[in-house]
Amino acid sequence: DIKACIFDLDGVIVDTAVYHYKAWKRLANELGFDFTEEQNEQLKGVSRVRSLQLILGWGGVTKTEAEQTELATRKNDWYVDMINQMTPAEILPGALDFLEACRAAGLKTALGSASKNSMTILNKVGIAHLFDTIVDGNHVSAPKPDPEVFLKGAEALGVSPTECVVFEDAIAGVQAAKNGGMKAVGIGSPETLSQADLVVSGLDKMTIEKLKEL
Ligand code: G16
Ligand code: MG
Repeated sequence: DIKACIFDLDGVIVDTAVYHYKAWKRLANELGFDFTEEQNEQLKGVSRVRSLQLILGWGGVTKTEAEQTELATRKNDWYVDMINQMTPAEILPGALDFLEACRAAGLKTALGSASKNSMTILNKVGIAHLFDTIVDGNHVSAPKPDPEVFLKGAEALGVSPTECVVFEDAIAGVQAAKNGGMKAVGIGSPETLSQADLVVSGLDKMTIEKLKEL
């Protein structure tokens, strides 16, 4: 029986990818190069440090660890300025309704995100109270596809992994759910997220009935 739903943040609840992209692009431009929107796809669900390393690689730029820390902080400062302007209007279609439906159905809810800024975002869009527990980049050491972030969520909720459904837009996130022995609902295209148990285009296409059929 399904007892809990664990939600990724970027790409599932809100589209913060556009802000990450703007901030990373600004940083790359300051370093004298650019990267494409297609390359940006590879940064979704990926941690801040790993994203920076990928971008520096695309630009053929080498930086010391201290320089990398400074660059990541610079990008994050711009990113935080943008997410501080977020409003409830930026919640993705169906996300609020589905979160409320889960809770009304007696299911537990958790956030499982790679972001260290998840609390700021949830507070800005006004939905922090809809999560029983929040596990994010501040609490985990192993990045997705390691299941750590979702296993910690299940543990905090007091449910077993097999009783959890994870909602994810990134391939590595779907893999993390499967690696943790959980059900995975992919948010996006079935071709990309073929390892998911079910793929929908957004939470507006998700229902409690579909959840129970998993
Ligand atoms: C999100 C984004 C990634 C970002 C990561 C870390 O993941 O998709 O692009 O690099 O968080 O974010 P921050 O720099 O705020 O710590 P998720 O797991 O919410 O999809
Ligand atoms: Mg995501």
